[in-house]
Amino acid sequence: MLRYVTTNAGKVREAREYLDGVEQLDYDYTEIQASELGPIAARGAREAYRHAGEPVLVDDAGLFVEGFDGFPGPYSAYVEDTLGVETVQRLVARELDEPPRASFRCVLAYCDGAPFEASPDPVDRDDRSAAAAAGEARERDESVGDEAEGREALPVKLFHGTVRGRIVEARGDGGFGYDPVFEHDGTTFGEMSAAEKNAVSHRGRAFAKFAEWFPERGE
Ligand code: ITT
Repeated sequence: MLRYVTTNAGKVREAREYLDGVEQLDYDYTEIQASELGPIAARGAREAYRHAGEPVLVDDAGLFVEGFDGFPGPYSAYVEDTLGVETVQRLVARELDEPPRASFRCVLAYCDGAPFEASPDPVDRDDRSAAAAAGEARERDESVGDEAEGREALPVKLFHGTVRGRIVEARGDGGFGYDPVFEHDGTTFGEMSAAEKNAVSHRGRAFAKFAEWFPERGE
């Protein structure tokens, strides 16, 4: 059975529209340090698959503020926990032209231990070479990577979704995380229902691709 690996109940609410009855696996996989979400999600999917022994889907997401060179990006959870969403909004508003542009990005990483046929979606076969290609040092991961343990890296299939918008003063109490300060087409994600957000969001776009592909995997 497919397990959706996250500690975030807000993500689970949104995923249910695409994965009817999917089981959440509340597993806190190691989030490596990288400037892109893909290697983080791929590494997490390998670890979660080894932990669960069943097909897993890891969801790594973040808010990328254009005028801040993509900050907080992969560090969005840390920044939310330390500064808080409204401080981020005030900081952005003070430092950048109003209203500052930003995007939400989501990467879904699927791993079931088996290889994939060639397809347009990216497949991460070796997270260390992917990171090297992105020009990153990955020393921190070497002690826990597949290769370090003498195993072949498990293939991981990636599904990406992005939505552009602007950072605004908080409105609405729906959603989670940065939703109240992210405005898309005049409405913040905090003012949207889960279905309205899914129709335009980074996660909804990544899930739409995954939900189209996944049934073929079982055939
Ligand atoms: P898991 O890693 O266990 O899935 P998490 O909340 O830490 O839970 P991420 O690392 O992907 O998940 O999240 C990065 C941050 O971005 C975190 O602060 C989230 O609240 C925020 N975030 C992710 N998706 C979001 C969304 O759709 N709307 C608002 N904030 C979001």
